[in-house]
Amino acid sequence: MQDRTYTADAEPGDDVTVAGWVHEIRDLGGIAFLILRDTSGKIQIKFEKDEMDEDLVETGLGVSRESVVKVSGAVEEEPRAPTGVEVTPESVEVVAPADPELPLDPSGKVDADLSTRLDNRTLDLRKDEVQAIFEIRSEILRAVREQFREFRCTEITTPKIVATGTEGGTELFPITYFGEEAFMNQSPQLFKQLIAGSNVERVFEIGPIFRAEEHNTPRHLNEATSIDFEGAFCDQNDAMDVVEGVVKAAYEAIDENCGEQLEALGLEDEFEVPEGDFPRLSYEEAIERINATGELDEQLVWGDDLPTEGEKALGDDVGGHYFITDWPSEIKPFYIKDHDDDSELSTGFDLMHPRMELVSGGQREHRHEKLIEGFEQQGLDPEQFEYYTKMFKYGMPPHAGFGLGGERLIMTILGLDNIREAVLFPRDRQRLSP
Ligand code: ATP
Ligand code: AMO
Repeated sequence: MQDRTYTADAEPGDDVTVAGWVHEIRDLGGIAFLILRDTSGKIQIKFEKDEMDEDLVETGLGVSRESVVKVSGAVEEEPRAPTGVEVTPESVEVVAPADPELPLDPSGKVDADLSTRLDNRTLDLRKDEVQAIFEIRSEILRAVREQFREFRCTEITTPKIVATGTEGGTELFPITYFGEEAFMNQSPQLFKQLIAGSNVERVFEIGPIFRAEEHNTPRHLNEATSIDFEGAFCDQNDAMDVVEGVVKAAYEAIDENCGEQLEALGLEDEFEVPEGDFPRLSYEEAIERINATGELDEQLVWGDDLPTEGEKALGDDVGGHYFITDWPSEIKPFYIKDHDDDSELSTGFDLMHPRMELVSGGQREHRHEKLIEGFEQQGLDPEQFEYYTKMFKYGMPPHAGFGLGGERLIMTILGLDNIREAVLFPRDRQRLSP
């Protein structure tokens, strides 16, 4: 529709054709208004019943809510109109009528539960506050990409159909690949390391990861978006600097470019860009601080993974983003390097938001022999991973990286209660379509 004007661009004095959805019809008797909504905003269409062509009035006011209409007419200033201008129509065309029985109310006057909303995403996204989440998601991805480019990283994409898992065998989705067993990839881990070991050196990927998580929680998806980084000649501290830069870039971009969306979400006063460096606590300090809060029934001891209540207690105590570093080697995966002077202590780290874990990362084991030992210690067959391990024989530099959960980033920035709100079409145990 080349002759179509966005409602936000309609200026007094223009003759325009606007097209969009019927948001509302307000009939005041002799005068009635159709509020037309498009992606840019809303505009009032005025019908003066006694002065206008009868068919035109009938078409304009007889149309059901959420139908698609095209209206041509003159734009005039009108201080009483919601946007300060209105269109006096010369023609009204119903492009696509909507069934008057809507499965959910896009005006938001009637609440719908999340499941109904996800089943009817097209209608759900007609709400300003829902559209705002996905505009912000798009802005976050743009800012993250730009920040990685500033860090001299090359964007890569790696296979999602793979022969082996890396993040623990229980969470794999098996598929059949020309008669052979294959899996949906849980993480680009091994591929990004193989590329960091080439001349490309610094890479990032934003792509789907698949995890057959058993539990249905507000912060797990079975298909999530992972924001991955891997850099040659980096150690865990460099990787933490990169992730801190990327997370802050996301907040700053929203602050600069998403005022309207924050307002739609009612967050304009609450939203804050995190200030200062994210504190880096060792695992040992973390368990001491959790124990000191007295929030757990049982005290944590060295080697325990941090329970969710422990993470919450520590999050409240710290009050902002923080890293947990120097995890026990035995609870980190085979590809994480141990400290040179203490094989019990790994270079693995997590970035935490007070509400939940956002990131795992660390320096990688780049020495071939040690890598093979690590596989064996974790009960994995190194031969299955030969495509990966052999490249560690041909000049593999020290390297480090991380994986950042994209939806968890969005969810924590916007204070969403459920991770599904941050995905257009989430995949969970109950949800395989749409
Ligand atoms: P009736 O006599 O049946 O109320 P009417 O044609 O006389 O209808 P008005 O008295 O002109 O209607 O307006 C009705 C209401 O609509 C008033 O509250 C008025 O402020 C408001 N109104 C009129 N014109 C506009 C406009 N262009 N934009 C927004 N509100 C308007
Ligand atoms: P990890 O398994 O900790 O590490 O995943 C990294 C981050 O991805 C997010 N995430 C998820 N988000 C939603 N639903 C899920 N089911 C889900 N699983 C993970 C989390 C998590 O912190 N290869 C390593 C990363 C690395 O070392 O580079 C890895 O995958 O935010």
